[in-house]
Amino acid sequence: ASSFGMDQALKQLGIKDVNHGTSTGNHHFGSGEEIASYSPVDGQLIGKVTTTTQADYDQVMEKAQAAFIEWRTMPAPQRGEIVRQFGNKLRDLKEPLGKLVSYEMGKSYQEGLGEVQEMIDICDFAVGLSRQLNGQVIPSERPGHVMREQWHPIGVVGIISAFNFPVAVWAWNTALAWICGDVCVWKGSEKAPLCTVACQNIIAAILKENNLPEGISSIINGDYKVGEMMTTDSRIPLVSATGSTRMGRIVGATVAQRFGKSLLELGGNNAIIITPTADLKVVVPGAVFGAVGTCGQRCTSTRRLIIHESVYDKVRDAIVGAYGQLTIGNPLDEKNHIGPLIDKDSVNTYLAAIEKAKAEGGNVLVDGGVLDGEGYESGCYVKPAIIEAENHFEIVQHETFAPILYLMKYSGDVENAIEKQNGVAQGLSSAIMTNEMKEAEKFLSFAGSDCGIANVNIGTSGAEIGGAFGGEKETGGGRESGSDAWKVYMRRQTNTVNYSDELPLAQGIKFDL
Ligand code: UN1
Repeated sequence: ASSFGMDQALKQLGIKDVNHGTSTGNHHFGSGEEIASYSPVDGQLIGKVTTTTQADYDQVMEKAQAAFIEWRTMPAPQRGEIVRQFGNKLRDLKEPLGKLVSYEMGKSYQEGLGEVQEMIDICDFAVGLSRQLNGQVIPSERPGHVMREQWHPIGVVGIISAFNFPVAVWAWNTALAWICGDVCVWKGSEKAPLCTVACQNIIAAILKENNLPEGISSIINGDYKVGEMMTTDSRIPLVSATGSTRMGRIVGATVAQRFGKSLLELGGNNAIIITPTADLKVVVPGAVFGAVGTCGQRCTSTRRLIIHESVYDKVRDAIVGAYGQLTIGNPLDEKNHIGPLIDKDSVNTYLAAIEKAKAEGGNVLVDGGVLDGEGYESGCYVKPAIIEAENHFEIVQHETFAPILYLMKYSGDVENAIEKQNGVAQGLSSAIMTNEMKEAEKFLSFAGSDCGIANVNIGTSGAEIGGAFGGEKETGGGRESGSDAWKVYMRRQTNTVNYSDELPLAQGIKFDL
């Protein structure tokens, strides 16, 4: 961990006891068993954290509920001021936090920095929004009456996030929830617990400097059982959960059982349609970054290329050629494009997926495999693979969180490609590469892509925070980040006020006494 300035970064983020194996973050998580965080970069122990017990959780919830009562009375633009300070602190700590993200979960340092930039961007967005939580005035059908709609804070928001975006997903939720007047309890990924500690340290310091209750932001730690404490808890009106479709199906059902709201960001199976007029200069970097960025572990990663038969050979050769230039290794070393997968379980899932694709009749163009030798001691570095496959293969229908790209052909009109693109259970991100206006507009129309994100001449990953982020079908239907996603963090209230001396009833109903 001493290389690439990691020790210094951990110090700046207030993470102590590194490599000493003693209760890092103890104070934050509770009195449960200890779990260790090993880096997939070099297999080294980064630190240990304790998990949250039910008793710890109840304490966290008491503090959160008390903090909510205070926080919601603060005018929204003043809450925005706190988020502004948080964004500034993130600017100061962008490099160490980006480094920790890279070291603890394995994405390239550039992408680690990009993730922190997303946090900064959502803070800026939220600060402006803190003066725009506008309701509406609605014309009443009755004389001397006025109707309006207001947005009120919803309460304690539970956040469950995944290892692949161990800091940004939290910020997309919290920055909005905080300006809305909510307080947050966060279960970060147990695979990247020090990222969670680092984030909490940053916001806790700001709350303290401003004499605000620490319960505005709390963290809990552990596996799905700790998540269950929140999903079954009716003190939490909204649970925002990012992760697998399997997880989301359970979270959604559990929260719905008690009439809570859930915001689900689940798996994707994202495709790029490559048409005859597509520009290779755009196609190649778009597809390759989409497929191998974050080692194929983004929910927006490109999994499928649907290529018109007339340009198939040319596109295939260009993509295969580009894969030959990829360098795999320590993600903190900026000359590498690709770091490791998160852990060995994930490596096994990746290997099994390649075998399955072969067994179903896939034709391997660029073979995968696990790297060994110097620099690859963690056992988590794998080669990105390209496989020619059919859309209906079971493995193609399934999201594998790894750098495996499936190539397939379409013939005839763009409708045939759109049918393939939509022919999966997931509905997160999608893209078309074309210079034909009619094809692009068809793809974006009601009869086009069925995904929450549909792009033209850019890839499937790397969404900006200004748009609503999320998808349809098994992706879960939630939207977070930009546009009007803030509304899910608030409760809507419809008001009718009578300023006349009469009481006319709606719908003209007569009720004479
Ligand atoms: C995720 O993979 O969980 O569009 C989110 C992107 C990022 C977000 C990905 N802005 O790739």
